[in-house]
Amino acid sequence: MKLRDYTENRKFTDCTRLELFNALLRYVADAAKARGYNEGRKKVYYISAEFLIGKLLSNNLINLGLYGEVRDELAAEGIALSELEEFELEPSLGNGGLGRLAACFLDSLATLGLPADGLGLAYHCGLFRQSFVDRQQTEAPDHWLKWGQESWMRRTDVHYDIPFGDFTARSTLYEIDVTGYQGKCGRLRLFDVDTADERLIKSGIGFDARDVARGLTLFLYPDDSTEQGRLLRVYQEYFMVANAARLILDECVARGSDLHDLADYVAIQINDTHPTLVIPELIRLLQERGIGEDEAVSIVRSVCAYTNHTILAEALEKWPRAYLEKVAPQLMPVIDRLDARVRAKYDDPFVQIIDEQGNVRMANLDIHFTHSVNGVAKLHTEILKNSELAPFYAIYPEKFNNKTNGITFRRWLMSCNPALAARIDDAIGAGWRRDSAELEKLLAHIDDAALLTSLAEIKRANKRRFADWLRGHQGTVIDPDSVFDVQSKRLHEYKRQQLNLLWCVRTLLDIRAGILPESPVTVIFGAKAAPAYTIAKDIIHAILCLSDVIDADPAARRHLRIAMVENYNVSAAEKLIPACDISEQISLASKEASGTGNMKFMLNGAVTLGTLDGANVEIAELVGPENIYTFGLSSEAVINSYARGDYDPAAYLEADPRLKAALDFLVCDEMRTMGDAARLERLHAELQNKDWFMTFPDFADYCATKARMLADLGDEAAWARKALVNIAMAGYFSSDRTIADYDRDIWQVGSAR
Ligand code: NBG
Repeated sequence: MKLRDYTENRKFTDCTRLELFNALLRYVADAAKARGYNEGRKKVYYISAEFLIGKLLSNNLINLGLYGEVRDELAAEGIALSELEEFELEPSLGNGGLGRLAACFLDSLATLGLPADGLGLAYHCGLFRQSFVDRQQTEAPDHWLKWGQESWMRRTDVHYDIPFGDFTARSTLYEIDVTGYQGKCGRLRLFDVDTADERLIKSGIGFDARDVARGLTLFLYPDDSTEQGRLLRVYQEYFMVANAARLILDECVARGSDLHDLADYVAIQINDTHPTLVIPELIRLLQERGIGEDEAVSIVRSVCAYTNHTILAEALEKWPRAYLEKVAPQLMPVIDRLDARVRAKYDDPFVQIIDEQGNVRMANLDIHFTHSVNGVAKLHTEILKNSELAPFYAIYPEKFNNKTNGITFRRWLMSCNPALAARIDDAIGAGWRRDSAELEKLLAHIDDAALLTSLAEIKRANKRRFADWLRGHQGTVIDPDSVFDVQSKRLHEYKRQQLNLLWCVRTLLDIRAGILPESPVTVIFGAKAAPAYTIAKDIIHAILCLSDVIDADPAARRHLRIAMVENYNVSAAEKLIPACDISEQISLASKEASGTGNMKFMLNGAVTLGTLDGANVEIAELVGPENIYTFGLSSEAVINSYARGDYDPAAYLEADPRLKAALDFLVCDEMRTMGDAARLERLHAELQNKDWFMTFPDFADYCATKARMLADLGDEAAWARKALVNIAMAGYFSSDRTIADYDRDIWQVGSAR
């Protein structure tokens, strides 16, 4: 079959874009189907609240080996494949790194031939679509399923009746095929509730969260600043895992399990705490099917494993028992008995399932009742073991293990940066495409002047391409000849976009005082703030105001510009990452579990400016000190400082007048005329009085390190060498390696085939 067969033999130029896109989608979907699924007795079910899969067209074409053929077939009639790529809407099923990691994992699971499905929810409007109005983030529903456009998502006839305390919800299962690179497929399987109704949405993303039947699957992470919103999250979580548990048991039985031997048929990965209730739900269902409680507990423990993705206390969910009694009353007795089991063995209040206030702690359920607890980077796992979860580590040292995150090189190099991928092929052959460790062969070419020149040229071309895209996307004009200094990730105080912001202010003040940066810089931000996270939205506001203050100053804007990408998502990342010179990974040490953007940037030849946090530590070990710029407090110093509780922002402001000037600029008249005084003042006060994520202690070192970096950028050949080393050493961060590690240590699905 050819694409032509899907347009009823009409010329492509006679088709509308919609017809052509639909034809292409059907063609690719059929090609994927023809590959078949990875199958075996034992299967991985990766349960996650988020799957940030991105657009699928070009990725599937690459994985199916059809990219060149389709591109040429279309080009022969004057149609650019990229036009159709732009036409596709990006699925809105995730938020940040957690969801993108899940998507990379599905790609690698399929590629490695492991039988595996992702299980989650089919959110109608996903997270939200971000736009900037009056220099503030506003949120609108992200209708990623558009009328008329074929979707990768198919409806199945799998349904379950999910019993909530107050009503029974009927579900439908939808599926999206996940193509493996040169291999068979896996699946992303998403449940929706049949009664969902988008008309419930009122203004923006507001809706009546009390109407659970209609509102259940409208949005990912409904606003949890209200009790109704928090309850709805529990409804969502139970709905997700109740469906998942039924599907898993049905399928294992169909594959031959008698349930006693469930561990031979399934490995369940609990991605962060959102799917935790699968534990008591499975125990309950096994008991319903005649298995005794002791055995049910031990079966569930042997099939389930838990990944922790954060040490921020607020993200370790705990739900009041009253919520669980309302949402899933049948679960509470199971949870109470699990709690009793723990109490019978351990006195430490820290490790109990139910705390003194009657909250059920999800992570504690996970740690006691799964067989594996993993962190997502070496440092993160050490912090879990030695500080955050130390009492658990004392009980279960054998459960704790590390699985440093990874990214799929199909999307994050082959698809998003084809020129670089092709140039790598020229230098070392195409073996790296299957075995990422082969990228290290590039090190032998460190003095290859022609290669270094082409790296610089490819970067320049990518910067031009990004600048063009940004102009089309939102009308923002940036200079592709300036340094692209990029910080793109969720907006969160611990990630410290505010540190970068203060650097921008200081640099503006320097320029006005006649001290110019070594080269013109464009600081590019991409970030969404959770709708109820006020300070995060204040930071976005301050960035957007400052950007306009600089634009209004012709002398300053020759040296410094700030651009913030509207509605940053996977598609924007695919354009931005290949264009980046400086990769900002500046979280407060100890707070970023891993980061995966850091890996994508290095793979595309950017050099990291970062703290020794998360996977930055491993990047630094791999590339060596000449090829990364690190600064700031160590994680140990930060942890100790929190323990002492003696951090005093005022001391830093007193000691560093330039820091003080930068901070105060946030509320100066120029900024106030641009923006909302209340927002700016709140941010100013927050930093001045609290600065919970210790921006100030790292400020001077950050500025000095960035200045050094900008100076080094002037030597193009030396810089290209750094880029080359970063690309060469990125092989370790392939999600194929990560998934092979999970399988070897936790799932043992490959060996069961
Ligand atoms: C995020 C961490 C990142 C990490 C990803 C994937 C959550 C809760 N955690 O550091 O902040 O890279 O998970 O593991 O989104």
